Amino acid sequence: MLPHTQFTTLERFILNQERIHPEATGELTNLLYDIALAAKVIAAQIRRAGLVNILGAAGAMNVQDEEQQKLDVFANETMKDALNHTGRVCAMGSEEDEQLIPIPEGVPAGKYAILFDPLDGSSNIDVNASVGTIFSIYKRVTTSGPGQLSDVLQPGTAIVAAGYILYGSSVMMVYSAGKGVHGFTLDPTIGEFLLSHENLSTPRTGKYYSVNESNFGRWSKGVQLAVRGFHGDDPDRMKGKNSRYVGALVADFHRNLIAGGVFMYPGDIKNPKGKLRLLYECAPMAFIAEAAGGAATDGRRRILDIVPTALHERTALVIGGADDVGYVSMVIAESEDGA
Ligand code: P6P
Repeated sequence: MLPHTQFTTLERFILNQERIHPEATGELTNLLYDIALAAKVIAAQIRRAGLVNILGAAGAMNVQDEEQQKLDVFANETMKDALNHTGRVCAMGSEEDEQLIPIPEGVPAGKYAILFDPLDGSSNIDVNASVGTIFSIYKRVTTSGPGQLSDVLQPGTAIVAAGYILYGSSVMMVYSAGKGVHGFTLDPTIGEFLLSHENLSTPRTGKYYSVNESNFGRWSKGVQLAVRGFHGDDPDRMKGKNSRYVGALVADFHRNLIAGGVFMYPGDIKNPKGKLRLLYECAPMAFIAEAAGGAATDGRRRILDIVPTALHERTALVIGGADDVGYVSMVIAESEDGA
């Protein structure tokens, strides 16, 4: 096993992991390198965004009927360019593309299928607040030829690796291949992701709760009671928490992962399945949360057990410390029992 030098690069760490887990193949390792390269390119562009007038909408609308920001488009193209010619991927799905993204003609279809939200929280772009990239990697289920929708419509329990890049006060890549959650911070002076958070685990209950309270009036009674519990109205069962909400899932999730806490995007009267997307937002983050000892549900069901039926399907999300997530499920169930 390669010794940990003073600085452990992402590459060195993954090579060490490969030695610990002989079943790991070099292809998954290389796929993570490909993502790390894309992340460096996106990070560089985000850092310069204010300078090269890349801010502001690109004019196109994405599948979410949201005006695409130029950086959204750039991040999406960067992720596709980094992945589609490698022969490691059979198909890709992106928040920014309505259909499954095929591999270019003449490129061999690899054994992995990858999903990503290239720039999560893009509404934060023009105000210089944190944004992120989220990815999840599956083994293809079709046996050969171009990837099919069935290769990406898999439950989160089938994820082989997932992670995110947080473009915040520093740029971090956090991933898990099922053996722990590991964080790497980009050293821009050398252009390398260096190991900074090995074997991350999240507290069972934390000091923060993150939810968009402007939707309070549209939530179910159970969700309202759970959030009131986080306000401190249920002191025998839940200690009051501090509210923190950045408006970017990656940033809110990462703070709670490190410091302890729970993030919620519940369904409501207007959007019964909530706003967040199962395949490229909630499932990868749930994979990370569980690998760090946390939990993720839709308020009732484990996120990773949900079998997707459509590329852009939504789900409600409660994610973070195991006890905090369990509290929400308990209060929702009590409310329904009492209904
Ligand atoms: P709201 C960003 O648009 C996003 O998809 C997530 O990153 C974020 O957590 C959520 O939506 C914020 O949504 O409705 O609170 O602005």
